[in-house]
Amino acid sequence: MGDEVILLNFWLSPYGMRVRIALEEKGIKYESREEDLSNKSSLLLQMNAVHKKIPVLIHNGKPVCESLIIVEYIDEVWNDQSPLLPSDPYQRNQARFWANYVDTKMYEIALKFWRTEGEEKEAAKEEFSECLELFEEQLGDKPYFGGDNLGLVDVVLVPLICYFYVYNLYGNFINENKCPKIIAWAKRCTQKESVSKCFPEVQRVKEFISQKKKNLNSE
Ligand SMILES: N[C@@H](CCC(=O)N[C@@H](CS)C(=O)NCC(=O)O)C(=O)O
Repeated sequence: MGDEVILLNFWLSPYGMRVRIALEEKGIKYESREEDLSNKSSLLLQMNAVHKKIPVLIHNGKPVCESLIIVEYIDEVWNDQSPLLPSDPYQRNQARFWANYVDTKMYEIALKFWRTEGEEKEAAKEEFSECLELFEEQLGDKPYFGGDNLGLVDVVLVPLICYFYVYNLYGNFINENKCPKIIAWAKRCTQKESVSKCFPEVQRVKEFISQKKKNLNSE
């Protein structure tokens, strides 16, 4: 009998997107179950009793929580194809460092940008751009952060870039002149089927965001 792999997810979640990309890269068959985050299923509450958040990967009945940890788990279990982490301990450590940087620093800045207006918003945009310049340096002349193939840092960063770049939801959020390599990398990633099939449909995202803004304005 094969593995049973279930993903508890929410279609718009960039965290869920990371897990889906990792599964797709490795060609793992899985069932995605959509959660209503305003009315969480008892399965989600049981499988992630600590955080009660998606994504949760349920592998043969056992839960794995937190997207970064899930991606690393996927890489360890299905280690015979498309490795996401380098085998060299120092390079592996560096990939984890930058993945953690995206998770802590960049998501925080993106949220600040989303939630504020005026000067604060502009400051967040500037800060995000400074982070991207660091990634521009890290990428160097490689096609992906993982080298010739997608790696942990690509999987973790691409959903965030997708919101700002692919959907262009926030106008000229990313300064193309300051980070041409990141722009080329984002285009390269979106041309990969394992990545593009995990992006939610543009129209659906735009409708969801505009509805959310309307709700915020009427509060
Ligand atoms: N650190 C978590 C973050 C996951 C997360 O924030 N999930 C959101 C959806 S994007 C969620 O489940 N929110 C429901 C809630 O906070 O109640 C991860 O990397 O998996």
